Amino acid sequence: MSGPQSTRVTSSHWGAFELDVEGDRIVAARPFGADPTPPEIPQAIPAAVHHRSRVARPSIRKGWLEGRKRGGRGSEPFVELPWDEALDIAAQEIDRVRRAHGNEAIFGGSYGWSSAGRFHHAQSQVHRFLNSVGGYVASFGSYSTGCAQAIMPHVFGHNFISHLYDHQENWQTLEAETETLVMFGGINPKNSQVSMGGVTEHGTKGWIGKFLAKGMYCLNIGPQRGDAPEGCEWLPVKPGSDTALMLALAYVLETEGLADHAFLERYTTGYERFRPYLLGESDGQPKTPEWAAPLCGADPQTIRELARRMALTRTMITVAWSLQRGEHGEQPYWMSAVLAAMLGQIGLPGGGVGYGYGAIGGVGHAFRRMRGMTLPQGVNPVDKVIPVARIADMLRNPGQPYDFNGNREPYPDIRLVYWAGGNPFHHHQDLNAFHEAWQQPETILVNEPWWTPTAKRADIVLPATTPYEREDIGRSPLDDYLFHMPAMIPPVGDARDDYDIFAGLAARMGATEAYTEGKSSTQWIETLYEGYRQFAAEDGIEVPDLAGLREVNWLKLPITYEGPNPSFLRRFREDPDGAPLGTPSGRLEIFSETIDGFGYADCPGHPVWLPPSEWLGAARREAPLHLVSPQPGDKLHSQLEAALADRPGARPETLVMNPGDAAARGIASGDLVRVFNTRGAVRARARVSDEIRPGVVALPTGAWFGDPGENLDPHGNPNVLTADIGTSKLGQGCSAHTALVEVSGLGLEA
Ligand SMILES: Nc1nc2c(c(=O)[nH]1)N[C@H]1C(S)=C(S)[C@@H](COP(=O)(O)OP(=O)(O)OC[C@H]3O[C@@H](n4cnc5c(=O)[nH]c(N)nc54)[C@H](O)[C@@H]3O)O[C@H]1N2
Ligand SMILES: Nc1nc2c(c(=O)[nH]1)N[C@H]1C(S)=C(S)[C@@H](COP(=O)(O)OP(=O)(O)OC[C@H]3O[C@@H](n4cnc5c(=O)[nH]c(N)nc54)[C@H](O)[C@@H]3O)O[C@H]1N2
Ligand SMILES: [Mo]
Repeated sequence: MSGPQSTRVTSSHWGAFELDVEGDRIVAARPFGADPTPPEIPQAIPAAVHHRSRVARPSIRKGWLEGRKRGGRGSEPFVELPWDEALDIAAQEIDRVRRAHGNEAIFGGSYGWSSAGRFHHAQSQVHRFLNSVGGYVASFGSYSTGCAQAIMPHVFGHNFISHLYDHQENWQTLEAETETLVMFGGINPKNSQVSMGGVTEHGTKGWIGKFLAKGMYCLNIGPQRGDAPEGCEWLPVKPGSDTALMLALAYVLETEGLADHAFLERYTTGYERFRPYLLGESDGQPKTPEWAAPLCGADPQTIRELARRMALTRTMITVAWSLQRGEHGEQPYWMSAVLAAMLGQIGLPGGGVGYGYGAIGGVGHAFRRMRGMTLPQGVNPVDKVIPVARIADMLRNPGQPYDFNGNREPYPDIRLVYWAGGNPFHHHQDLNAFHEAWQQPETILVNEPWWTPTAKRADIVLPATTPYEREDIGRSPLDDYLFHMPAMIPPVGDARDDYDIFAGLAARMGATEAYTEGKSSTQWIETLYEGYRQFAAEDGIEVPDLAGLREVNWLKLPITYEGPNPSFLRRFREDPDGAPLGTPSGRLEIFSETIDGFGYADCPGHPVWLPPSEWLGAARREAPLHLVSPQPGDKLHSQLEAALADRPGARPETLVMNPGDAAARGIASGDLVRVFNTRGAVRARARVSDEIRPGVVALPTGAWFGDPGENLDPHGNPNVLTADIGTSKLGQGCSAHTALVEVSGLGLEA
């Protein structure tokens, strides 16, 4: 039956698109006209929104409902209940735990991207709710850049997130000024399809095209050619070896008289502590190109020529976030800053070092910042925060001490976990071990639109709406558009908005006023939007009132600026005494007394080469291949997976391997393979390609982890294979890119 037809634009983390609606169904998604290179990701939305794997009704695990049994998460059936009953049970349980064990027994870190939209942001909602009922154990940093968020403020004295988005050279300046672009881990238009809150005009590919057209030398250093657009040069190096290569580049600069000592003298501190290590005076090993060559796989002459080129031209070094998502990820980040300091171009237009161009869309955009629309989360009375990627350690080791960035604290004793807007059984490492740790808490609550592997492993699952089932506002600080996101269809099944779910719980726990402040969703949206509108007016930008925005659906904001951006590094370069860095010395710290004082063997006082525990230099016969697990091109993490996995031949996921490695194992393109190590095994479909370095295999993230008891994960989630170790005691970030595996053929079985 087809009802009245309508078409509206909405926004998402992967940008804007049009949706066609017939009656209460979304029937088609189409690109947004103003986007020069629209992503294909939205195509999966109609099928995903109406998918059989939507959570239809509130559901409680049978063993938990009947006897509060802990074992059985993920393998037991669920019992569907009416909303009132489910909310009564959930509220009583949260109340019981906070009374019996205190709010520090509740983990509400709830990491995950949820969906775009300024009000219905599940993570903000769960934090606000838990704050209104006494607080929760929170988490620090992100899986994206957790390690960098810890180390980089020691080096540049600046919050890393603000550094990334507000103080890096914009694409226009790079095009005008940069002559050499050295990209560790590449700059991949596939990844910049996505941005927190969305980027509307996807321009990364176009910018790199302009760079190449003007003759800029663009070099992708990393295991995969496809990490940078066609036309870029490729230096295939071993994963986890970048610091050795950077040290050798630094060695050439120092020993060939190419290092900018005037810059080092005026703007940095600690070079004299680092230099003896570089030259081998302190450890007997000069960091020569010959030393680095077998470690990283680049030949010494190539390293020498690259160092000279970098010294003699305006050079921008860029570093993908993936480099710090591996054991000792602090080192390539710190060392890239030291290398840039030795080149002396930090603070000059188009020179220096930048982090995560292409990692997400929006990095490098020349847009003025506007104050935003953020749901206030309230105050958290519990002041316990764990590094985000240490969740399994926390669940396994209550009361045990752990190190983090100079602090040593015991892990809290978690009895209840509340997750909304994330999929830890997609994003966390070593999923089989995580599944075991996840059995520890007494109760796990999850709000989710779909039966994800995390929802399946919860005790209480409350069905949440998707953005197409509720009204919201779309606005990202890294974009120059503003969207009204209309409710296009009624909630699917019995789904409710996260806000209404938490309002229902808050009411039962006597926290209605604290959580809702007496407002409905619509009133909150009006309040947040009016606040934004006022800020905009103060900044001289007129935007319509909410009724007007509803009418126009979207508009482009006049916030583009011309020329280089006013970064703290530019001010520092102009006036190092008047605008010092926020470090203890006021300068860029090549040696950090603070870090040295922590006494960490895995992150000493200046950057060093520390081989990871798993990499090609430590390959074993049982696990000879290095697994990298990049972001998927066809979706955001595990979102929309329900629909994508239905496409013929789409699962198991594709594993890219080099022709030599494939031939040695009798594997051809299209073959089903088993990828395995001591942590687990997954099925995958091989794609043989010479665009990946020998010895390296790549399996993207995002396939839904299978059910417990499946020895061979059927869909191909790489986190079955990755190591769950912190990057170091300093950053304790996610080490997803540190993993060795073996691959064997499963033949041509379908
Ligand atoms: N091996 C490996 N692992 C990695 C990485 C890697 O490079 N390699 N990268 C890591 C990184 S950087 C990240 S950011 C993480 C990403 O990991 P996550 O952010 O956990 O991944 P998502 O799939 O985006 O999870 C969001 C979840 O929120 C749900 N959701 C969407 N909208 C709503 C809503 O309105 N309400 C509610 N309640 N739920 C909603 C979605 O259905 C989905 O299940 O993965 C990390 N894991
Ligand atoms: N389409 C799409 N885009 C996304 C996302 C998504 O899910 N889908 N997720 C977004 C998120 S949350 C994030 S955090 C960013 C992540 O952005 P990044 O961290 O920059 O991206 P990745 O895809 O994890 O890794 C990029 C490449 O790094 C290379 N690499 C891995 N290890 C090493 C190493 O040790 N050295 C070198 N030189 N290279 C290495 C791999 O070949 C890999 O393809 O992507 C964002 N963009
Ligand atoms: Mo991320």
